[in-house]
Order: sequence, then structure tokens, then C-alpha cells
Amino acid sequence: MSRTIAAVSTPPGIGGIAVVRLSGPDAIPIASRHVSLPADGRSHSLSPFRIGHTLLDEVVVTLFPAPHSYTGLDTVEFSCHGSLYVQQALLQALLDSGASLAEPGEFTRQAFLNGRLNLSQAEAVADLIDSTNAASHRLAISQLRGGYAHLLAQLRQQLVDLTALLELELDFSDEDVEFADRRQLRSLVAELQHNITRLVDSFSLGNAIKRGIPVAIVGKPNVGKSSLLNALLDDDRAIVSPIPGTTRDTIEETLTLDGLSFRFIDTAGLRRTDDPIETIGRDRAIQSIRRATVILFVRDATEPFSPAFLDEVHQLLDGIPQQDKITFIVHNKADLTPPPYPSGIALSARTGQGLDQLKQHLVQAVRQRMDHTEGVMLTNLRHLEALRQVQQALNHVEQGLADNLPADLVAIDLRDALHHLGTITGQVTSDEVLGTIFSRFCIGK
Ligand SMILES: Nc1nc2c(ncn2[C@@H]2O[C@H](COP(=O)(O)OP(=O)(O)O)[C@@H](O)[C@H]2O)c(=O)[nH]1
Ligand SMILES: [Mg+2]
Repeated sequence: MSRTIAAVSTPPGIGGIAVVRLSGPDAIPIASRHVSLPADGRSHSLSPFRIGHTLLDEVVVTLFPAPHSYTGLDTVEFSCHGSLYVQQALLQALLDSGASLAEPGEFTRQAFLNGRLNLSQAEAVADLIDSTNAASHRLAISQLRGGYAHLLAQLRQQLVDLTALLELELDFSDEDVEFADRRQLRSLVAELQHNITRLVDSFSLGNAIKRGIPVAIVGKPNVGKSSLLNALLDDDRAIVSPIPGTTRDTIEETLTLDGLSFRFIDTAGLRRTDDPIETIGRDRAIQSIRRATVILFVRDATEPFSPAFLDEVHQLLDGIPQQDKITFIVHNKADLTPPPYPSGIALSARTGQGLDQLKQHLVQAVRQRMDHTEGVMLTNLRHLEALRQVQQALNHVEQGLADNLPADLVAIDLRDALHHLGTITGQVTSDEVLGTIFSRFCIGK
């Protein structure tokens, strides 16, 4: 039995209006002790809010009878004046009348438990609240609308069919018949693996878009990396000097371009040195390259362009999966040298020429990657982990089929795959998982 919960849903502080939400089986009787609920088929009423005989405020009462509410249970919302005192007194009155204080995310948890949202959609609600730019907002909305739920449902159906085929064979195992054509099974599993891999591969970009796309600015000392960061931010964020080795640590700043959030990371120069601090800086620079989605290789355009530079670039990228990276060569200090420039982007961190071009290239490159994923993008680490488990279980299935293992053994791995797939939307779940997910929410949501 669900409890009846209440919380202030608007942010803490003083505002024009505050919203207090009440949801659960006793919402209507509790609310009725303080206000007149909307009647005659209306959903709103303007009503005095009374505590005993004392008038606290004039509030707008909105009634959402079950099951047509966010939580699926009877829900009443009170829009009161946004005084801290009024909000707190109103909430306290509801608690005194029998409601319990809602835990973080408990309204959304009720919605999940009542089948109003699946787990992946509930997580999307938290992402939506956290979204800070157009791109992360779009990802959250798409997940809220079901996102790749249709894809997951499809995968699930395929898995269920496979399991059914195998289990049919089990029922007749005495008669030594093979209903399931093993070759057909193997190609079905391979197709499943392919679809899951596509989802798994979309995570690095999806996650970058959600958290800000990391752009590492790398190159030799003194080529103008810190100047470029400052120019992009239009701010004197990093120290610029003609002394090589000025930047020893990585500096990170966020900039939103055309709805995409980029995290620019200025790094120490990539030169070998005996200075222990500079060496740490260099190692950090290499770490940033590994983690970055975009890498800007900056060089000094006044120096002769040599193939050695490209060699160095390739060396740095050695062992890093290339399909994940977007790389640009930036010829800086273009104000000091006349064109033509080698291919790449010529700009001047000092005069600002070419900066807009760089920004356009960045946005375009990311948008192109997004188009490739055909709108299906994984952004949630929990989902990624679940899909990896599915992959692993399917590897076992493939192996089992290849080794001609008995159907019952293969079926165990198939059910394992189904189990992990089910954790994403919450068909299979545990209190512990729910606890972790909903604790990310704010109180009142
Ligand atoms: N003329 C000119 N000088 C620049 C430009 N960018 C950087 N510099 C100068 O180059 C030197 C090194 O710059 P800095 O940003 O500290 O390089 P970093 O070591 O790569 O971070 C400084 O004296 C800057 O003023 C540019 O676009 N044009
Ligand atoms: Mg620097």
C-alpha cells in the first residue's frame, strides 16, 4: 500500500508562487481538511487554506484524480503565495493531517510503481531537470518519450522467441528432436549482438552531449593553446606568456555553441622535460586526449609545417579508438603569416580571425555524428552496464550454440540476457537499484 506523501515542489526560497504537492490514497481526505476541493467536474478551485480556524492563504487547488495524475494516485497540488513561512506552514499542516514527507524522487517513484512511467523514463525526468542546454534537453525529452524503448522491446521480443524455441526442444528432449535449427539460432543471436553493439557504441557521444563535449587543446609549448582557450571564452582564464611551460596543469571551461555544451580543456605543452611538475602536466594532457571527444592539435603557423608534426599527432593517438574522436589541426598565429595555410583551420588567438570558423566546424562535426546515430543514443551509464551484461550473456549463448551444448544450458544464458535487458526499463528491478536512481532526484519530484 502506497503512503500519502507531500513536499514543496518548487525550489527552496522566496518566489511569486510556490507549489506544494500531495499524492497518495489519502490525498483527497487530507486536502479536504484544509481547502474546498474543485467540484462540478472542474479541476481547479480558488480556495482559502485553513489550519483549524486560522486562514493561512488563498490558494489555487488543482485536483488530479487517480489514475490520471503524474503518480497514478490521487494528487492535489496547492499553488500558494511564495513566502517561506506560507510554504512551510502549509506543508506542515498536510503532515499534521496524516501525510508523510516525501523522499527525493518519491513522486516519480510512485509514478514508476503505478506503471505511469518505466524506469528509463523516470531517469529521463531527472535528466530533463538537469539539462542545461538544447542538446542535453533534446536527449532527455526523447528518452522521456520512450527513446530507444521500441528498440529494447524489439530486442526483448527476439530474445523471448529464441528462448521459446529452445525450450520447446527441451519439452521433447526424450524424443531426440531438434526443433530449433542451430544455424538459424546463431544468425539470430548475431543480429541481436549487432543491434546491441550499435546502442553501446552510441554511449560515448551521448554521454558527452549530456555532460558537455570534452575538447582537448593540445600541442607543443608556446604555440598558443592557452591564448586559444582565452579567445574562445573571451576571457583571461589561463595564463599566457612567451615562456614555454607556463601552463602546467589542465584548465577546463565550458562554452555553449549552438545549443551544444563544449568543455574546453587547456593542457600543458607536450614536450619531454626533466621538470617533475611539467611531466605530470604532460601526463595529464595525454589523459585528456584519451578522454576527449574532440582534439584540437594546435601548431604555430610561423614555424615550417613538417610531416613530423603529423607523426607526433599519430603517435599521441596510438592505441586510442579512432572512430570515437573528432580531430582538427589548428594553425595558430595566422596574423603573423600570410596564406596559404596547410589544410586545417587557420586562426589567430590574438586577433580572433578564424575563431568563428573553428566554432562552426566543431558544431558541424558533432551534429554529423549525432545524425549518424539515427536518433538512438545511449546516455545513461546504468543502461550501458546492463547492455554490456546482455552482450556477455549472448557471447555465452553463441559459444554454447557453437559447442553444441544441450538446449537447457543455452537457455540459461538466454534468460540471463533477458534479465539484464529487463533491468533497463524496470521489468526486473530491486529496491537497491530503485533507491540509487530516485535518490538522484530533488525532493518534490
Ligand atoms: N601574434 C600572435 N601571438 C600569439 C597568438 N597566440 C598566442 N600568441 C603568443 O604566443 C605566446 C605563447 O602563448 P600561450 O597561449 O601561452 O601558449 P601555450 O604555451 O601553447 O599555452 C604568448 O606570448 C602569446 O601572446 C596569436 O594568435 N598571434
Ligand atoms: Mg599554456
